[in-house]
Amino acid sequence: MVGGGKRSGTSLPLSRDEPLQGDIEPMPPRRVDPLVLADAVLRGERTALARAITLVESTRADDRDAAECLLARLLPGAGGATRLGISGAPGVGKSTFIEAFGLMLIAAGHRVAVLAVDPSSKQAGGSILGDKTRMPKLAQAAAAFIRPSPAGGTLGGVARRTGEAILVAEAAGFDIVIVETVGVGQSETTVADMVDLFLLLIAPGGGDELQGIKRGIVELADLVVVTKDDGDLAPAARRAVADYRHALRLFSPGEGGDWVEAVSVSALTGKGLDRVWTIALQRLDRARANGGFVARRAGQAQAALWREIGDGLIERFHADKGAARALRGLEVKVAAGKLTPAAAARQALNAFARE
Ligand SMILES: Nc1nc2c(ncn2[C@@H]2O[C@H](COP(=O)(O)OP(=O)(O)OP(=O)(O)O)[C@@H](O)[C@H]2O)c(=O)[nH]1
Ligand SMILES: [Mg+2]
Repeated sequence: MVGGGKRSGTSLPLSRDEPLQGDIEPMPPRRVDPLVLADAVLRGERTALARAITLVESTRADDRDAAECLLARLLPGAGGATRLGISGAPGVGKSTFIEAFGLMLIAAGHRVAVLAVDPSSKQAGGSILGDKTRMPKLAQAAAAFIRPSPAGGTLGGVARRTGEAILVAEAAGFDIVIVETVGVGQSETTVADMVDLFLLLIAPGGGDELQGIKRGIVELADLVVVTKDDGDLAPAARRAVADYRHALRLFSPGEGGDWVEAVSVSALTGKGLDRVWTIALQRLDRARANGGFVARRAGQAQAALWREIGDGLIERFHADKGAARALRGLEVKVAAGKLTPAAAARQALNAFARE
């Protein structure tokens, strides 16, 4: 007997705990047991990796429980990768750079995961979908994994769960994880706060040399990479490197005593790509030796803890009926200038705490 939700005459009563055999819906893919999924991730299965990232990025409350169960299982196998952040203005050449750089790393025996977060697209798709097609060779490579992520639930424009997606990729055996984001809003800050080394990509010419310095994001960079050092753009690229080298000397060296360096690359000819990797390795080696590496990761984990607490509190606040009731009137008063925002916030928070 099929359909109508009716079960055949000899079936067991519905109150029994065991699963109903024969007439249950096939389990939807997202309802997979998180521990089974975790083991598949640890075996390096790509579909499991993709599914696990989807699970940690899910905003559903019941998925969060499963995601935490999954992450608890994966955590001992995570943390081993070199985490690189790559940011830069739209069109600077991020995707093209990552394709060429990633292929170079794979040729050297690495396994490379790319998590591309696009804060300018509100959902999966947008220019992000184009990213796989702009890294066609890397997308095909068995030792690479490219994951465009929606920026839903954004944290300064970066997907809130990108930090967890990094852990999942590491547990799946990727020893280099690249987080790519378009440099708009707060996205660079958030990415810089998740990686071991942050590369700021700058386009040559266009009269906007020192654009990164003007925007105050160079302080976040561990390495400034001027792109498109080839053909007609080569002279402008070299000028930009010289300008940045000069300007970067005005900043004090970072905690490890490292000055921020500027180099130029061409993703088309491959020029400078190995130099970027050499500098990256040197800096990471020094950071490991002087304790900076461990301190940076520990600081990042603590900052993430506080971000999660902040986000969680705000979510709870919005879901709170007492606070919502209090807030309705308060917002009107604040907008009309009859109450200061601080006083209104205090009243709303008091209403929240009482609930
Ligand atoms: N000459 C030259 N052009 C390049 C190089 N790298 C990228 N380009 C070109 O610059 C344009 C933008 O490259 P993308 O890699 O898509 O840039 P992006 O930063 O990922 O762009 P968004 O994802 O839109 O922010 C494309 O037309 C590329 O062909 C390079 O090394 N040399
Ligand atoms: Mg791109």
